[in-house]
Amino acid sequence: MHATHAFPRLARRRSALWLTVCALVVAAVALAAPSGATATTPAAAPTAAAAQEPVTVVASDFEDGTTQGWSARGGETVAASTEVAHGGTGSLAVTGRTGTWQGPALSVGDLLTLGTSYDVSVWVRLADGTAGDTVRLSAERHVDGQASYHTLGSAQATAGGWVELTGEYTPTAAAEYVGLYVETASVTADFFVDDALVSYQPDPPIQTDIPSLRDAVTGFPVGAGVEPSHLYGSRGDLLAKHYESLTTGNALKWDATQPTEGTFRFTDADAIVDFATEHGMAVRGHTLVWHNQTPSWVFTDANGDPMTPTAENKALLLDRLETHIRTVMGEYAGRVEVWDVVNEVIDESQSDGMRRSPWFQIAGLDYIRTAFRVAHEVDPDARLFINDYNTNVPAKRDALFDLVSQLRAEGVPIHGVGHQMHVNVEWPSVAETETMLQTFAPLGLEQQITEMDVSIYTSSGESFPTPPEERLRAQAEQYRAMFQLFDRYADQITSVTLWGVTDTDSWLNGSRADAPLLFDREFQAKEAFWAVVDPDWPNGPGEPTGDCAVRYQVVGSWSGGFEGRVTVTNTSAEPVDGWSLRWTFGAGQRVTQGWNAELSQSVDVVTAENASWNGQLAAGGSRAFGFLASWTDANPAPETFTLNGVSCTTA
Ligand code: 9MR
Repeated sequence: MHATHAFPRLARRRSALWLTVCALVVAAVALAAPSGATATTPAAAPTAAAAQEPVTVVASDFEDGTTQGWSARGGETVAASTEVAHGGTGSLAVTGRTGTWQGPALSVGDLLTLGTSYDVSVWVRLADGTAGDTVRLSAERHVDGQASYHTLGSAQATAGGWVELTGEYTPTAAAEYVGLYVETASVTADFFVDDALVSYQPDPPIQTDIPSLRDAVTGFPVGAGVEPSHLYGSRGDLLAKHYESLTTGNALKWDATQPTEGTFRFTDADAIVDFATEHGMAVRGHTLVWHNQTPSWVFTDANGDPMTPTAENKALLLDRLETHIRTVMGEYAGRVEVWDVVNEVIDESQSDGMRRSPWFQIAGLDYIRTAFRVAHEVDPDARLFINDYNTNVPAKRDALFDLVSQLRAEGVPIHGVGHQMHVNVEWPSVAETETMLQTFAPLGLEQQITEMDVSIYTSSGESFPTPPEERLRAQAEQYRAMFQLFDRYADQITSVTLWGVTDTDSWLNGSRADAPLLFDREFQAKEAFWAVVDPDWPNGPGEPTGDCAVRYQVVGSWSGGFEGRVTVTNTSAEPVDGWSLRWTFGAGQRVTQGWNAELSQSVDVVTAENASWNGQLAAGGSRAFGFLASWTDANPAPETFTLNGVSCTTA
């Protein structure tokens, strides 16, 4: 819109500097210690690639007349062959098979790093004269003596032709054995394999010389919702540097912990809790009771049919609930200090405000009462939360408030309300979010922000191949405004958790890519990060404001409305050609009209752009404009103003 900006975009300049620094670090790391150089493969030394190039950990070409570490899974014969080859003159022949599962296997457990995503590929050829068949590439894992099998890729093979099998494998927990193998679906004919490759794309290194969230945000601990695969590599480095609390993303949900009745699994949750303990972090346990990710056996009656609301089924369901909570919470008593005991129980469209989940339909409010009572018995020191989304929306907020008030009055041990805060760059307003916090304040409970992310999308129809810069800026402003609000309520807010680590990990990536978190896909701090940690944002750290000065006056005020006058002065030595002044209203004020500038407002953020006749702002010169706006309870002056993206001093 404006041809030139005399005011430098300092924040962007800083990003360019970071990129340069990172490029140098990457180069240095690549020279000093090539990634993957310590891994060995049975066939050949791994390819020590430059950073960001894929690193190969297995390359089996069978050109040396050996099996290069591949062996039979059981009974068949696996041998080097020169009968046929995909590349070169050698391959691996598999003969003497009597079962479809028989095929060549390679032990790779020692070559793989937990949390790394490996690309796996191999070429397969069925012996001449064989009927076509599906061939499969799979991984076999042994954990605690139990084998599990995962198909990584499959393809239709015809006799005499080579077909490539490809797949992806990410080890997320320690195993006694991990093997890759090839098998067929139906035939037991001989086959050949060749040119097996296992490689990974190394993570870019994290920025180590930027502030830590944990140091910069002092009002409350900042946490992240994580999966076991996030604990390694650069994600693990980001967690260790920045976060003070971890929430189990999926690892403590019912389907993960008790997939079948009486069989409990803690492998994934153990990985997260152990990491948190090692790094001195708190843990939020998410979640004991939910309508999603709960196996169907939980709601199956004694005859194996879906439960109907009878007294007998209610007793059975509450009994299962009690066993589940006693076992899962008991496992982590003393180590997980906050639990989302129940999750998303509100449906504000119901007359009683309660979600019609199977829990509610069979047990009414007693499932919530039982869950909190049992949780409190298991770990009396744990703080017990009721967690929900859209708690800023008045109808939902009020339904949740009514429920919590009622249950607290009954003596149900609810200690806190969790606001998920899955929001976007425009919604909700700071004022609505503040009302949300104020609503629950009289209950005297803790409040936590439990799953925050700020989507770059404002409607379902949008889709951006890469996040537009203005959305990333708006996102930074939303994060900053929300964190400033949380800071004002730091006496009640006992933690703020973001739902993921980098933009790659977000649950919001589906049919369109989103970018809702503080770190980008390259593990680098985004504008939003600086907006949260840097008091001088959008200027650089420590860089003074003052290339512009703003005078903001309320020149007239009446019930519901006021008139504002703003004077902006260019205090730099350079003229400005085209200006855009921005501020955020903190109490829901809304501009209704303006003069001597073009004013627009998006939720709380007001943008005033020069009119066609006053875009020139000489060095030392000033421009003034006015506006009318509405207000309700209070009308505080905005705290910060930016001119063409750079903070101004206020007079
Ligand atoms: O982040 C979770 C994602 O990996 C799961 O696929 C999804 C399944 O329901 O649950 C996500 O987390 C949800 C959380 O448990 C409760 N609030 C909404 C979150 C986003 O869906």
